[in-house]
Amino acid sequence: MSYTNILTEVRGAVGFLTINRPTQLNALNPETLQEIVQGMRELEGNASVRVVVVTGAGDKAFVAGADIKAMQAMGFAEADAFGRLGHECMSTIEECPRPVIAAVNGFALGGGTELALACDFIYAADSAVFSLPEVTLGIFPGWGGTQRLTRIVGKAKANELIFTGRKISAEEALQLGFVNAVVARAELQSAVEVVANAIAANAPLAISYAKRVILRGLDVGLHGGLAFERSTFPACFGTHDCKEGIAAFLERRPAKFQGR
Ligand code: DAK
Repeated sequence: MSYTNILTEVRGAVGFLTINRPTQLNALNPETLQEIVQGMRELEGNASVRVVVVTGAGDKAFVAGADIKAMQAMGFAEADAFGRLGHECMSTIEECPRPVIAAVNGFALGGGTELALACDFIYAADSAVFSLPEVTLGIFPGWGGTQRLTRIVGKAKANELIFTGRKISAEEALQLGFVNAVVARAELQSAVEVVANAIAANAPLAISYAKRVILRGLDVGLHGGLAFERSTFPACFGTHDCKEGIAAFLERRPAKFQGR
């Protein structure tokens, strides 16, 4: 498919979705949010894609937030629609049955941090900068930032970051626990490809079940989460990949998973 503000590409088992408005630091306007939803659906529907990587075009930014110019003219109804679309975009990423890795290559501000937080985990360039500066504009993080950041770093840290809007380095984000790895900018793509390919070598349906159980488990108490895990687990034994993985182990050969 062809898009205006994003690029999609499949290399081997990895699908790449690149937000591509570098002159506006990849800021998210309504069209870009819509295209991200379409791009995710396209990659999700491609049977050869086992992992998706989301990144930003250019050297400077992952995503510098919601498009501030686009927001200037918005009234209540437009802002409501923009909010819904943003949530749809973040949820499409979060609910994608394949793992989604954010490769944060520069500024991830406001909606950029929120987009990264909707991914399953974040690898960041050492030059990356994160923040939720919405309160400096008279708004607050409204595409999931208040919820997703708080669940990862806890209430007090999230409060401080959201109330001050201060920028933090990739290293501080790593210490806070919402970035998994920080690598030199020039090595970001290869580091992400290494982890993406390691994931892609494993059983896709098992990963998809695990992702869903982890995600749903965050919404419920321990007992509810354990019950969901227990009831989902037997589905693995209905898959060809489970039989293949067990047989391959016993026959001392590498497993060849087919995602069925
Ligand atoms: N929106 C639109 N354009 C942006 C932009 C943005 N967020 N960020 C940068 N740009 C544009 C600049 O205007 C400039 O465009 P031209 O003037 O050349 O046309 C170009 O990108 C290059 O930016 P700079 O010239 O500013 O570059 P610098 O290196 O000097 O500075 C910077 C880089 C990233 C520090 C700076 O651009 C900056 O502070 N950008 C804004 C960052 C920011 O405040 N982002 C948070 C936006 S608030 C909602 C839910 C959630 C949200 C909104 C609604 N609802 C529920 C409805 C989310 C809100 C946000 O994300």
